[in-house]
Amino acid sequence: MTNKTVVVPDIGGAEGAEVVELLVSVGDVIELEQSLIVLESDKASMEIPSAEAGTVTEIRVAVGDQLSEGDVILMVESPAAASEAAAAAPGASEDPAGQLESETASETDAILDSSTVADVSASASSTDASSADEGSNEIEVLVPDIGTDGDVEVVELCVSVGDTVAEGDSLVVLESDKASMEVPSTHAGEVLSILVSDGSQVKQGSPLVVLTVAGVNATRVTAPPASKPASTAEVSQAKAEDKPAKTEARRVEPVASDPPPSAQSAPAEISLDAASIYVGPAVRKLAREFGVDLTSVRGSGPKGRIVKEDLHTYVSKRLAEPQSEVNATGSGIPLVPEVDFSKFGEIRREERSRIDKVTAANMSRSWLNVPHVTQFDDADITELEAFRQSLKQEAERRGSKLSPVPFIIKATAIALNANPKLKSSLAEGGEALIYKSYCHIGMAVDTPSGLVVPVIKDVDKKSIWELSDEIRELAAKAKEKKLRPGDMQGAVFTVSSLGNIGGRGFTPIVNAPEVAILGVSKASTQPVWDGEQFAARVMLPLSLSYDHRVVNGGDGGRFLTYLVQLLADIRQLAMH
Ligand code: CAO
Repeated sequence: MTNKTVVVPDIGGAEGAEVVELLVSVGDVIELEQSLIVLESDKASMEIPSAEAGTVTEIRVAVGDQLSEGDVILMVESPAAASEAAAAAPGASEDPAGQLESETASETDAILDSSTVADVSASASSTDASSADEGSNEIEVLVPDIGTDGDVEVVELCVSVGDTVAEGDSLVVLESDKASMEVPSTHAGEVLSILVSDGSQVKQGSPLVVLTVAGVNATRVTAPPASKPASTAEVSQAKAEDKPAKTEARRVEPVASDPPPSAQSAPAEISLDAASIYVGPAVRKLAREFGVDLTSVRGSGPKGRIVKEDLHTYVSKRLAEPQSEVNATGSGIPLVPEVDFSKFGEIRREERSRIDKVTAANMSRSWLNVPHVTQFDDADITELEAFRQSLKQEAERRGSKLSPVPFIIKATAIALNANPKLKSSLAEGGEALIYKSYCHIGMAVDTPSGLVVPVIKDVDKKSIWELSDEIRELAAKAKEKKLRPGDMQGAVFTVSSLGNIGGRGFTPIVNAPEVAILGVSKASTQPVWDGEQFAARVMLPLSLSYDHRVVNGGDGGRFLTYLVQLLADIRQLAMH
């Protein structure tokens, strides 16, 4: 047995790529090329394959670590035979017993210099990426060095015969089980013929496309020079920079081999939902094999990434569902037809932010899955407002500002703890309810790039001042795009306050898997009959939407009535 280190290979120059997923554990027996971790740079995500086979004895990285080429990922104990084989394989690095403890950066460099190149990254290609017949201006574009000798699949054709392409434009998208990559055109020209189709298996050197190129008589046109390897990661990065929207849409090709007619007739609809998907190539490939539409799968990985287990859970759930429920969840819903608005006048097209698209997908999912009911009531916040005004000076002294929102959120937490069903979630396809003892509340924040929902943790344990500061801090972070994934997770309930904007009422959409949401509209002074006369009272319109599979009218009514009472008599807030 020999101990081996496995290090981060050439990842296309990405520095400090973040570990977003660990795919193996200590004790796992791994094969050569098996994916070990998923790294994400600001441009691309990639699965890092093992350059060693054997048993994982130690994992040296954790989710969230920032890694660069040469950093040690893990240790593998290999049987002697396997290690010999591995020594000949790319990325192999000897680490005889005892040497590990004294490993230095220079040793790691030496290891890297000698042999470490993993298959996510191709070294400089000496193979031609295109060729031309002598005297001809037809160029055949070949598959460049893609970092693997094996076959990869053509998953998308980006051009059609007759298209004019610029140098660097994507011609096709290839996908192995480790990465997906766009193959750029080596020349500017016109597409004369396409030699592959969706699903074709190709390898390095396979012809892809014939281009007619003006003024080219070269016999051979070589691939990018050694200083700029055509690595998978680089290809993805370059394209992500050039065409972010296209790259996102490309991530999300239709997963079913035989998509439903409605999907076929409305590709734009598919790519809109698809753009929100965050998933690695291996899982995407598996999804395609299962015929799973990834837009329906909830990601449990970091930043909502869909991991293999999510796919397994989804498939087993769907298999367990009666057929009628499958239909009821939305497949077969006719899509809104696309309209060419330019027929009617001048238009301007603007790509939506990622947040906007994720919100759109989440809203559709909630709207289609959750039977909504909305109840309305008005809270008399005359005393609360007088109290709040009386605290203005103190707020200034504290360098703070007190809006009605912290009072509303605090009162909501108390009302939720008294009505725990409103902060529960459905489990096992409706077989059980999960009750939560904690009380983390999401707060919708309107930002220039879209709606985000940071979460205030343990609201029931915090004072109004603490909540006020935290709300302001989270709202500022949201607006500056500084929220971390952890800041947006774990809510049991959401409050959406449009009080500073206006409006008399609205019906918010439940943020599933939560089961209820409170909409807060603008308070105004109203004449209210007190039994003897009309009195001027400050009334706050509230709307409570809930999932009627979990919360019935009685539950909703009791919660809202209690909330209104708490807001009307703020002395009660002090008692909790
Ligand atoms: N009625 C009347 N006035 C209200 C109010 C209400 N319900 N709520 C807040 N206000 C007033 C405050 O009194 C304050 O005015 P003064 O300074 O004169 O006292 C002002 O609005 C404060 O507004 P704010 O935005 O600075 O702070 P906030 O605490 O009220 O709200 C936040 C914070 C993050 C909830 C808010 O900024 C926000 O983003 N709201 C939009 C949320 C949203 O988009 N929801 C829709 C989701 S569904 O599409």
